[in-house]
Amino acid sequence: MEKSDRLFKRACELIPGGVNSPVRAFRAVGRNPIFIDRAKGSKIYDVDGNTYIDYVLSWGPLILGHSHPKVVGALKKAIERGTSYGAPTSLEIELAELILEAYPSMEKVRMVNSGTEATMSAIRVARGFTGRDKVIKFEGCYHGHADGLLVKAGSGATTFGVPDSPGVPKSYARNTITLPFNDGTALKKVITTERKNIACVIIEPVVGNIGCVLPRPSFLETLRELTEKHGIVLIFDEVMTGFRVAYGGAQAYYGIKPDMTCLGKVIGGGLPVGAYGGKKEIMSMVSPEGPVYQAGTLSGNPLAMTAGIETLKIISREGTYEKLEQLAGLLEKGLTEAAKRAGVKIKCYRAGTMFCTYFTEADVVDYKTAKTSDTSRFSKFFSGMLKRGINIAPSQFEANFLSLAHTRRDVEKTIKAAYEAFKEC
Ligand code: KE4
Repeated sequence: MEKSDRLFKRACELIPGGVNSPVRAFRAVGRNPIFIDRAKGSKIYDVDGNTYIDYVLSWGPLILGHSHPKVVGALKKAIERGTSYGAPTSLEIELAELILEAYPSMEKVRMVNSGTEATMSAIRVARGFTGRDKVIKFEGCYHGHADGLLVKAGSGATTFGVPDSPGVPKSYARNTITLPFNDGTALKKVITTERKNIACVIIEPVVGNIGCVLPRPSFLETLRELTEKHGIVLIFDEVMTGFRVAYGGAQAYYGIKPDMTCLGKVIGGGLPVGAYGGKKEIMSMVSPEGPVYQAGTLSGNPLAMTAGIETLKIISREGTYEKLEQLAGLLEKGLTEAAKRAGVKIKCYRAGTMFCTYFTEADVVDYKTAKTSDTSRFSKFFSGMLKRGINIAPSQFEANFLSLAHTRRDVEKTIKAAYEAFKEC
């Protein structure tokens, strides 16, 4: 591991924590991160010449696997025509059409450069549309790092146990109400008392930022009914679930129609793209059509649009999600059996091709129950997998992903490694 360690040491002198996003620092698993040299298909290769089957896939975007030839080819052509013009192009129309076709609840969509920008902007629009200030989010859900959303957030904020980040003024946090995920009673109570002040509810319909926590079907239905009844904008943050749990996202998977949707990750095919959209009457609030301001120098740039378009064109093909579902089912079954054979009690949850194994016997239904997982066992498991050439998310409170480039052989190898790693922990 010496090259990675040397690079990490140097990186720490220049970049906070040596990384440009906290979860990459491997702090939750108590070791230095691996530095990546290149990636292809289902594999990534670190600077010390080690090969890994990759289940992080850049935290979700690479549903085709790394450096898909069609995406690389299209980008090579696009780059010859310039990288960004700061002016509209037909590519933005093409990606918007693909997205709106896949998400009938969205009548208009605005491209941005990250999931954070998407959720931050969607909330501003919901506040502008309703004239109300308060936002409901759920414990453990992570919607990016906009100030008002870093309250009992998931992902790195949970991993490092600082759900309420310093630097967020009390006045911001006061407008954010956090409730337990899957708790219809608490939801009903707060909406009934606060209904006049609540602009929107934002939710990860499947929570990928405390691992992988599935909604109780009644919970999403209750949420939709209550928000509908009180004119509260329901925002589905599908940055992770979009084009992941199904081509039409969790809203198709569970049959719930939100008022607004945030997307990211897959729609950029590995380049920086976020998007938010929804009903025409809400999106007509967005500048320059309406008074709610939001902008971005590189929003909708031709390279990112090209990568997104190529990716969606490929995954929209017949049979894609059946193929992904089959392989993901095999992996889930294999991991569960491997743990059993090794005598380790785990809980494995999956929605489409996002999944997570918890080291707990509790049913994981929310932030509290996710936190019952034995994170020290998790970090031993992580290291056991890494040394056997399997790269899973370096935190118990993150989801793992599968791609179209993963093969049965990859899955068999992963299950075998998991059995050995489970035995070690
Ligand atoms: P970005 O700003 O990182 O593009 O998206 C923020 C975001 C919004 N909503 C959901 C549901 C998300 O999962 C994310 C980002 N996910 C994390 C992984 N848990 C990105 C990885 C990272 O922070 O490095």
